[in-house]
Amino acid sequence: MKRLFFAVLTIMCSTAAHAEKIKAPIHIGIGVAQTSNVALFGEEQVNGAKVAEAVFNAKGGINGTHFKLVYQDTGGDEAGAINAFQNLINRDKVVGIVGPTLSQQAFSADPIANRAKVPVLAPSNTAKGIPQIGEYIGRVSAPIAFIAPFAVKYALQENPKIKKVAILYAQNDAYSTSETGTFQESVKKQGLEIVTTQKFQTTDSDFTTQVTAVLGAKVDLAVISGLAADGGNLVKQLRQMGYKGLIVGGNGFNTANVFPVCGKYCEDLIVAQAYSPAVVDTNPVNKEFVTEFRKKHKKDPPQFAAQAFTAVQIYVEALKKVEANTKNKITQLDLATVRTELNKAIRTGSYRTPLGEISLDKEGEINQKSFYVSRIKMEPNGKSGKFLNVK
Ligand code: 1QQ
Repeated sequence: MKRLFFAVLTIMCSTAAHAEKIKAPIHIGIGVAQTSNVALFGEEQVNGAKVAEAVFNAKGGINGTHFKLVYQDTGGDEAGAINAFQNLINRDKVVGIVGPTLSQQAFSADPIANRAKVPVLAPSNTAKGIPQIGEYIGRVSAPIAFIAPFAVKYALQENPKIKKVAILYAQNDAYSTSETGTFQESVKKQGLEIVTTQKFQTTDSDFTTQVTAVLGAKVDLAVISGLAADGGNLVKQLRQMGYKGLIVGGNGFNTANVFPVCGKYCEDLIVAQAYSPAVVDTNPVNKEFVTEFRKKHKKDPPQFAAQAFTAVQIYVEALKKVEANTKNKITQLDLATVRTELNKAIRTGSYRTPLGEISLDKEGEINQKSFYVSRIKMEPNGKSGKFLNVK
C-alpha cells in the first residue's frame, strides 16, 4: 500500500514537472558554430538570427509575448553539436532549435532533438537525407542537389568550349560528399568529361598534390565541394600554381568570410545561391531584413544570415499558429505540448521570408522557388569583395 502510494506520488510529481508552464520570454535555441573554422559560417548565422530577434520582438513577438534567442556554441564537430543541443533541450528549455551549422554535425545532433521531440530548423544543412533524420527535423536550407546544377550550367554558358572537368571534394564532410555527387551527375548530364577526381580533408591546408593533378589533366573547369577555410585555400593554390580555367565552388563558398582566405584569387569564382539581397522591390520582408542588417553591419546580408533570419521568423509565425490552434497563450501551455504543436504548425501554410515565399512539406523539406548564381568580385585591396548576381 505504502509502496503504491509512493509510486503514485512519483508519477504525479513527474507529470507536474513535465506540465511546467513556459515562462516569458520564450526561449528559441540557436545551436551554431561560434568557434573553430566553421564559425566562418556560424558568425553570419548569429548575425542574421539577431536581426530577426530585434525585428520580430519590436513587432510584439508572439502576439505580445517576447522571445529570446539562447545560444550554445556547437564548435565545428559532432561532439560539440551534440553537447550544444543537449544543453538547449534540457537546460535552456527551448521550444525549438535553429542549427547546427554543418550537415556533418546534423547527422549526429539531430537524432537527439528528434528523440526529445524538440523541433529543429536547419539553417544551413544542405546534404541529402537531412529532413529524413526524423519527424522533428526540418530545414530552410534548400537541398544542394537542387542548387548545385545552376552553377554548372552557368559555367558552361560562360565558356561553351568546356570539355574537361576536375572534381575536388572534402571526403570527411557530409555536405561536401553529397554535393560532389550532384556536381558529378550534373557535369556528365551536360556532356562534359570528368578527367580527374581529387579528394582532400576539411583540415588540410596544403593542396599541392591535388593542384598538380588538376594542372596535369589540363581541364577547363574545376568544381570544388569543401568548406570556406580549406576550399578557400584550395582556390588560392590553384591560381598561384597557374590554373587559368573557370572555378565553380559549392555552398561552402557562400560566405564573405571566404574573401580573406583566397584573397585576390577568389576573383570570378562561380557560386550558386539560395538567397539574393538584391531582391527587395518584390519582397518587403527581405527589404526590411536588408535594411536592418545594413544598419548594423554596413554590408549586405549573406545567404547564411538570411537563412538564419528565416528560421527564427518561421518559429515566431508558427508559435502564433500554436496559440490559435490551442486557443491558449504559449505561456499557458507546458513545454512538451508547445514543442509538438510547434513542430506541426511549422509544416502548415507558407511563409513570406527573405528567401521568398517558402513552405515546409510534411517531411520537413523546404519548398523554395528562387535561386541565383553569383560571381565573386574582389576589391583592389584583395581582402574584401562581394557576390555579384549574374543569374
Ligand atoms: C552543409 C552546408 C555547409 C556549407 C554549411 C555551412 O551546406 O553542411 O550542409
